[in-house]
Amino acid sequence: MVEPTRADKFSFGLWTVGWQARDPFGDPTRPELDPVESVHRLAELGAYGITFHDDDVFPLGATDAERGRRIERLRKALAETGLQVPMVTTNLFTHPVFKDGGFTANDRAVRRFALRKVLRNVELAAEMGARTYVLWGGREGSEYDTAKDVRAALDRYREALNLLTEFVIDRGYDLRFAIEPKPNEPRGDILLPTVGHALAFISALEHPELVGVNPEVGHEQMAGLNFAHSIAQALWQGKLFHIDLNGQRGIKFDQDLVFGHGDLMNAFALVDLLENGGPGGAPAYDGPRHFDYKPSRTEDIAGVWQSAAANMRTYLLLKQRAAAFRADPEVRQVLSDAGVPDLARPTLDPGEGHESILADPALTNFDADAAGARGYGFVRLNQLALEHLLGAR
Ligand code: 3MF
Ligand code: MG
Ligand code: MG
Ligand code: MG
Repeated sequence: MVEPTRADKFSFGLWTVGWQARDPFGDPTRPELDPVESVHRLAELGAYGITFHDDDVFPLGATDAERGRRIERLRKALAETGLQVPMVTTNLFTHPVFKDGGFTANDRAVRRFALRKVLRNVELAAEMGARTYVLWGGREGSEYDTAKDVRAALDRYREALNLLTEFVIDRGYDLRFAIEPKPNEPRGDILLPTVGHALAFISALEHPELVGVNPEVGHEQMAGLNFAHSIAQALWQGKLFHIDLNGQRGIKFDQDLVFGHGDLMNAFALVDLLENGGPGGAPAYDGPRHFDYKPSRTEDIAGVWQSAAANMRTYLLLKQRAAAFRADPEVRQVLSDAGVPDLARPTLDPGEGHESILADPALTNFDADAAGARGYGFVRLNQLALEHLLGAR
């Protein structure tokens, strides 16, 4: 079945379908979209949830009354459709006040303003029942190495995260934070540019257990990295709190294509990992399958909804193909010939240590040339994956 249902846990940012396609070289090509309409259309298409930045729902500087009125309209649409809000986030990038960053702006008053903007929206997130709060620091960074003291910026970043985790603890909110790494765009160089940088940063926080990552397909690929590897390490460290699915074709500007419209083989590996990579072939991730894409600038409003549906359909097709790959007896044989399952076996026997490795006579006589002559058959394995992906098996 490639008809999305709510059990598939597909969610979309309001800013994705709502993107009016303004880019650095051109004016918007589509009219503004009412978030209420987006909620209804996404519900009809089979999504289970929506996510938003504060500014997607009410403008910066809105009075409390205006803010409340806009939130009520959204709440009503959610109640009518039964859609959930699994994740909320903050816009710390559009207004000129954030041109040098939010948490790490050189201007201390701007940093304090950013903190308050996030704290207020965390309150709203908790009220809306969100379980994850994403932090994408797109303006935290620099164009010029002389303009930013990176170690001081990381101190301020940590100070902000420590305040936020203290806030959810003090308020008793059931909410965790997820940092979204990105190497560049809009800043020349963004702090915490990759999943690896973010994981290392989290280990320096006061409450690392409350902070994970929200990796985006295209962001890792903009850094030339293998997204499925980044996700595997995030899972290995228990830090995959949320995910942004989309498509990217190589090292260039952030394309935000439909999921699968970039590196399709890597998308197949990713879905296989998320859906079949857990113990005994169970899913390795049970959070929202969240799409952070942009309907291309060439599309009209019909194209917006076609592209939204395409994300979910592609995911389900890949899930189907990955299940067929895992169930194929020939694949199992080739995986075994390739030694893939053998990597799960610890390298040392129980009770062994460095002295037993040094003393092992089998290692003294180990035939490295014979072991080096082994063919692993990885290409055959990958061709099988490709044939399943193409529906040829
Ligand atoms: C930019 C992004 C962001 C984040 C969003 C959620 C505007 O490249 O990916 O989208 O995903 O801010 O935190
Ligand atoms: Mg992005
Ligand atoms: Mg992107
Ligand atoms: Mg994103």
